[in-house]
Amino acid sequence: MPIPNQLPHDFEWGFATAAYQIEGAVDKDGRGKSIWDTFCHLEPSRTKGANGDIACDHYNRYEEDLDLLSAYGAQAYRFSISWSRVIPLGGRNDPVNEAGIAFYNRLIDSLIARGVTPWVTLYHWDLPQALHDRYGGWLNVEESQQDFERYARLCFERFGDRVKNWITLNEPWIVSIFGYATGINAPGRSSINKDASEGDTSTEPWIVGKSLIMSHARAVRLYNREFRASQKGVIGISLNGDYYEPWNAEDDRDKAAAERRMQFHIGWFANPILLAKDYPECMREQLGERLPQFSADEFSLLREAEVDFYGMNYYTAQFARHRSGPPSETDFLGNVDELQENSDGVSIGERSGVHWLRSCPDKFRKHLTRIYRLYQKPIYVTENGCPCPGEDKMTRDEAVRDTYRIKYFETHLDAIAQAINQDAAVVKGYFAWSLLDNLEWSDGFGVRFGVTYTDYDTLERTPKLSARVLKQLFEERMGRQAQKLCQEQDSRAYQSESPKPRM
Ligand code: PNW
Repeated sequence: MPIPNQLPHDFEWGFATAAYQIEGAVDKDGRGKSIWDTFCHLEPSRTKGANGDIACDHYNRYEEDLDLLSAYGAQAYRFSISWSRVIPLGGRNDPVNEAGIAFYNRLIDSLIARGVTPWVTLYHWDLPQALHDRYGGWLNVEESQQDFERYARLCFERFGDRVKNWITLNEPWIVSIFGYATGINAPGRSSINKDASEGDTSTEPWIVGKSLIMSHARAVRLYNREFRASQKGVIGISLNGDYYEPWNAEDDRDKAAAERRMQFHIGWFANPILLAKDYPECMREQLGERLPQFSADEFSLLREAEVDFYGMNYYTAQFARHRSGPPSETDFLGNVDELQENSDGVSIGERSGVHWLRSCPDKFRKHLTRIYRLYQKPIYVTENGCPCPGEDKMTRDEAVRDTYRIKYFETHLDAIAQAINQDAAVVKGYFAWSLLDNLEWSDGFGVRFGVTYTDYDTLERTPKLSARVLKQLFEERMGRQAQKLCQEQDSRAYQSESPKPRM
């Protein structure tokens, strides 16, 4: 009898981070500036006074952080490469910074020596500032994709002998919308945000979205053509997106609103990238000429850029309510209101330590099932996690007893098991966000997502209870029994696996 919350014996799990949120050392060893360096130093501050100049000082303390990974029993580690650390000016004819390459080589080698599988994100929001200055960065569809392809080539060439798991982009929706529609993330462009002096919310996010889609596709096509056969790795993309329920479950207009909202969130990128199809119809209908077209050549590039997996970043769910009037020119949600309570006043889930996130594991199961049904690719959950209520105000000793986070992890793992065992979704791995408390972008250092407490004065790290419990949860759910069974069936494959470090 399969245990209902059982996960597959070969399920892969670990923790995730991103370069600008943890590395610090922004001036060290020849690194160039990214748009986040610039954004975090604007006056008045748009990041609560915080910046990544030091962050967790991971650049200097990475060995200590990998010791944590080993202690936590992680099999895999997802991190991102800072583009401007390896190509300070970013462009295809700009010089490579060997000191930056050497840092990632040390990191990768140290992971492998510990038996931890590296998962590398090429782009986690930190565009080289020089490209933004040179031609508008992501606003320039033709230039940006060529520079991204060269950056991807450099990474495949230098790291691909040891890195077998690639993620091109992290959350292109957030890059486009937060960076160019609301302006709350770098480069902070917007025509609806009083802090922004430049930008056009009605057009720029849609142009940026196309740049990201084409850049992703060029990196994947390159991998498929020139590296896949020899390096034998896999490549995909991480898309964010909440699950939406209708605000009034009886109202067909709200049902349509929930579906439309998910198309604006995920279909925007998933249609071209996973289906090699045009943007969702509801987006064409609403955005008209403002949504760029794909040429026949671009469609053939998209078809050639087939990915191996769908990287899912999932945190929460919301209710969608239809709007009766026509959408405004600056709308990017699909003409819906987003709410955390439905028409009966029922909350979508339990509050966390950040306003936008309520814990909704039942919606996670629906989300996994829906995404698998629509896009038919194995899913890796590349981010999932939360801050505990009140955690921003806690002392270290209070913060390490993170029972809310433990429950969040436990219930979300249950949801994955249900999606696999009961809904036949294919989910192959899980990365908790995050290994460490770190720079939470425009929210600064107050919002803590880590399974490790970071003291930002001393930079001392202290494991929270959730780090230990997560390991136990995976041990139970990937069960010794299941492992034994598999061993009997396929002893050769098991013997070739290196032993995992244990806490
Ligand atoms: C993700 N939202 O961003 C990012 O990939 C991480 O770098 C980040 O630290 C993590 O989630 C936690 O926030 C998001 O408002 C930021 O819905 C905001 C939202 C979603 C994802």
